[in-house]
Amino acid sequence: MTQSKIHRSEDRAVVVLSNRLPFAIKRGPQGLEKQVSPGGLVSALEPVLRKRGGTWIGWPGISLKTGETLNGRDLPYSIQPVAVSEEELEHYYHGFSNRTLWPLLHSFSQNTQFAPEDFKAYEQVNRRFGETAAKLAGSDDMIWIHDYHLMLAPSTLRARRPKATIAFFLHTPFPSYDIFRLLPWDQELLQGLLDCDLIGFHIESYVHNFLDCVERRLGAHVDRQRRLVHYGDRTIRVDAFPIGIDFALYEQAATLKPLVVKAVDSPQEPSSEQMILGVDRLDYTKGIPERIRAFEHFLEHYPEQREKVTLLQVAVPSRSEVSEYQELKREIDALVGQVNGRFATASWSPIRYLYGSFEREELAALYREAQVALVTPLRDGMNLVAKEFVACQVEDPGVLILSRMAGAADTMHEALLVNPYNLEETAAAIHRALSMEENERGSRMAALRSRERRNNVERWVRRFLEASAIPASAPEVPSHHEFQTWLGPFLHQHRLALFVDYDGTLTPLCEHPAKATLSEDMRLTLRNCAARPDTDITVISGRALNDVQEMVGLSEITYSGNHGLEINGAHIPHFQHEDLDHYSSRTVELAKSLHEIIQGGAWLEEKAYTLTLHVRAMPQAEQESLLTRAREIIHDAGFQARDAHCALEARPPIGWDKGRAVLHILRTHYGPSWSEHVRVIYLGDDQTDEDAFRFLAGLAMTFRVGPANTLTAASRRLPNVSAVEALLNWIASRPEAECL
Ligand code: GDG
Repeated sequence: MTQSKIHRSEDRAVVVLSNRLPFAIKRGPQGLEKQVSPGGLVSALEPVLRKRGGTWIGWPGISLKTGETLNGRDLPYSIQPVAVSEEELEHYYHGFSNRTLWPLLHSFSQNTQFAPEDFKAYEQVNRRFGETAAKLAGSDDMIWIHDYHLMLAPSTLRARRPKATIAFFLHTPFPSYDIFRLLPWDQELLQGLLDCDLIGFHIESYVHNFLDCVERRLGAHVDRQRRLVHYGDRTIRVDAFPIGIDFALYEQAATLKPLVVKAVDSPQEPSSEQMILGVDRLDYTKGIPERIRAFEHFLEHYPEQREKVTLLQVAVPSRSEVSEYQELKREIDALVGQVNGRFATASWSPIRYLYGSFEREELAALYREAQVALVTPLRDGMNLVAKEFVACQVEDPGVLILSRMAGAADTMHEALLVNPYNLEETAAAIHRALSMEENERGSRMAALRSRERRNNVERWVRRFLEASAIPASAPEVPSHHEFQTWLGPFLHQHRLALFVDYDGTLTPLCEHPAKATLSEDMRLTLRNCAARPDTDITVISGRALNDVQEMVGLSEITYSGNHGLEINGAHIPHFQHEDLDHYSSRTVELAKSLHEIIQGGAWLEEKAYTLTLHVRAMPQAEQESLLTRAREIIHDAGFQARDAHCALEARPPIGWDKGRAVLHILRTHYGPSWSEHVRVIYLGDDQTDEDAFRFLAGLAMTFRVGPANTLTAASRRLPNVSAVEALLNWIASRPEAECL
């Protein structure tokens, strides 16, 4: 990293977006009161905002009444509340965030609910967050979005602020492709995230899962080595940033006046009992029932330990509106009763279960006093409790038992790692921890402590901000080797039918279609492809047939104009859709009506059977009202209106499009069983090419060229015309099919 880049990252103000503001709001006698939230994230990010200035955007946690405002004057940065109505809260927060995404991201597919109305509210609230940030962020600010509640906010932001630096950090795991694709809106969320410049996860395996998903579901071009995703004309950096804690703060809290925590209710006498500690939000991902069962197993198989050890389980109330959480609470209550009922004696209860929360100092004292921390989530993005326990081992080091399923296990390998579903293994680890000699405990804890001290939350923030300051790379043209990997096996020993759109695919988009001439290099490349005995080419365009024919000027290929309504080819009879004549006079009438409303730089391209209203040269603010009016006129005339690049197409409603034209060409040229004789590749950049992509899904390799601001049905994306030329060059030079 160069000095200037670091410098830039340190200067920039930060705009943070998270579901919640950094404090909880209560309505008190003096009006609205703020209580700073004790979370690690807040204590890490707040100093950054204090130092550089910035804004924190989030839901305040309550519905503000009309006229009620949040007073942020005491804060050195701005706060911006985002209103979320009661109904939205039910669907966006309790619904899509907590009943859909939370379980899915933790690979609990059986707990995942899919409800379209929840997704709708999620889209709506995310749009609001994105719009709020777009309004508030300065042009040099770094916009940092946190967590799964806001995976679509980057899309709104990118649309409003194309040049902004947008970064995202996910605090949960990112599951494998097999799990993530269960989500009916998986592509939408992946697309939302790819509107960022930087996407951060806790650990490597989540990065790999995400890269798999964007490659397989969105056809993005993934460079695993450099952690880059090339998506349309943008490049996104994806990396692991394992979060840390404010180590010094916890260490300091643990050295304060000892608050001796008794494992039993006999305050007079110091206890010789050992304490095992569990601290979690009451959440099914945290594995509390499994932990209690493992402890029961331990008491059963190590009877000599009875009355010598207590499990103190702190469960912080969480999401109690969601039924799974209410059910989990009942399950834990019953399990604790069952184990205590089975093993308790007159002077000893094996489990103390505290449903509530502690102050940080109290928590630190609990961590310090415990001989063992039992941190056994079934799945966890990172798990900060494990790290906080380690920071609090200021004397007589305890032992950390840690689930392999927590992100923290990736680095905290000196802990005793267990599979939380394996009761025997966990019980044996408890036994080993309780009887571990001081030497071993000390060595393991010293290594854990020095790593967590070094990789604290400040370092995490710094690393992330530095990564966000690396300038985005220019779009990369895939290499010959990459084309070979994508297409080599697909084409091996097969004839190829290649379909290519013209504007935006073979030539860059121009202000006026007449200026979009084919470069000599591209013409030569096309000619080289066409010269191969195993390759047939069709150029398929929205232009009139004679127009596209003239622009390309090669006699050895087939042309299709007016979005496939006319076809003229070297190998197939001339085609013109039978209903076209019926529409030609009506097209003239429609053109007249459109001319009446045309203004300010817009113009109409008349192509005998279809029309294109071009608005590229018009001021952007005026485009939408003209397009809306034009859409109405086109519909009233009984034509179809289709959006295109800075343009609107009017087409006769005869159920014909580029997809059907491709089918016509394939069947006419190769016969009804064409798919047995030929492989198909289709390249296009426009909404009108989506008809062909959808039609060819599963039957061909399809490529969408250009910006990736909408989803595509194509199998892959290419950034620009240069990448198309590179692909055509690969096609021209591939080994020839021998069996033809
Ligand atoms: C998400 C991810 C990831 C608990 N009880 C009390 C209390 N806590 C504090 C702990 C700790 C925090 O809550 C819990 O953090 P975790 O990391 O364990 O879990 P999540 O809440 O699920 O957090 C997780 C994290 O985001 C950060 O990226 O590690 O994987 O799921 O800080 O100390 N704090 C106080 N009293 C309590 O009673 N004051």
